[in-house]
Amino acid sequence: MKATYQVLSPGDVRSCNEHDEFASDLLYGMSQPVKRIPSKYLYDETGSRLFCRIMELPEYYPTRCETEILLRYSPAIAQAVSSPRLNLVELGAGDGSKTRILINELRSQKIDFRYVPIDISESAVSGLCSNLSQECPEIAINGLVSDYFVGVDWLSHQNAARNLILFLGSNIGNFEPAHQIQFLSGLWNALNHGDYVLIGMDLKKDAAIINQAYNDAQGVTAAFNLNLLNRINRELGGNFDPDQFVYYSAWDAFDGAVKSCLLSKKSQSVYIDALCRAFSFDAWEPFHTESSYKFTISDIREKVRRIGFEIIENYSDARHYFVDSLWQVIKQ
Ligand code: AVI
Repeated sequence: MKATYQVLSPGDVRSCNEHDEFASDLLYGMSQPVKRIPSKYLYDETGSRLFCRIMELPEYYPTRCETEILLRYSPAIAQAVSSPRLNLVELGAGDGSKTRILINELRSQKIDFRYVPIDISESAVSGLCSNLSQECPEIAINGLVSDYFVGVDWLSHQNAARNLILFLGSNIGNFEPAHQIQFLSGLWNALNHGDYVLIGMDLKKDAAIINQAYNDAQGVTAAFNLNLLNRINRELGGNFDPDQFVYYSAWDAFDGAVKSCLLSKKSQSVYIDALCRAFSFDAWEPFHTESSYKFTISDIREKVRRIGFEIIENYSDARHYFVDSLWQVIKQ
């Protein structure tokens, strides 16, 4: 008998893996004492569009604070990291608007650099590279589609250029504390002695200001969270009725984080095709969607000391709402 076989293209394999990961993360989260889902799943196409709207909201201060910091301190940052050759490495390709401020400063200080956005999403990296290369055709851009640490590790073995890693927007705050340490240790390990990290962190402040930022009057943040249910329905064959859930978010001063969730308005059961399972929700049971940790300068010092970075400078906005902290990797 003639053997038959099938060849799968890497594209098929990748999309199959992504789908499996979403399903197993959901199963794991739904099986926890408090039902939860990793916040990275908030960012499908609609979620990413809604997040862009959040960044423009009057209540959501972090983006404006970080822009203020970069506009004011880019000259000082560029001077602090100046070296004959620099890789400006951005983890998590956003729209690059804040990074452009730093890029313009590096150019005006005539620093020889290349811009390296790293993201697991090919479309995010290629979109950013093509926009930026149209706007600034003279800068060298090398997008990397990869896991952050694999990309950074590969890069730090390529040549003698110094690396400046950007992890802006307080994205670190969406990791649980143990994962924050794991992430920063992984980064330290992948970098060379003398490399730099510029990390954005939202600072602890008046609870009312924080609560408003996550409970905007137009309801964009609510829509951003509820969209998760549509994504589960579409990609995993769920039958969530988003009208039967309500967004709830509050600052938890004991844990130092905003905890966001969807509350089930009634006792109900939801079926997920991809998991071949139903899950029941009690009335007013929370489905945790995101934690947004906030920091103090001493929290930051403590983390940095434990891992092996040295703080070069903490750059803050006029109201001290947010900090871009510049660290250097120290290896003996
Ligand atoms: C991306 N991240 C830092 C945002 C935050 O503030 O936690 C995501 C967000 N969630 C609701 N509003 C903004």
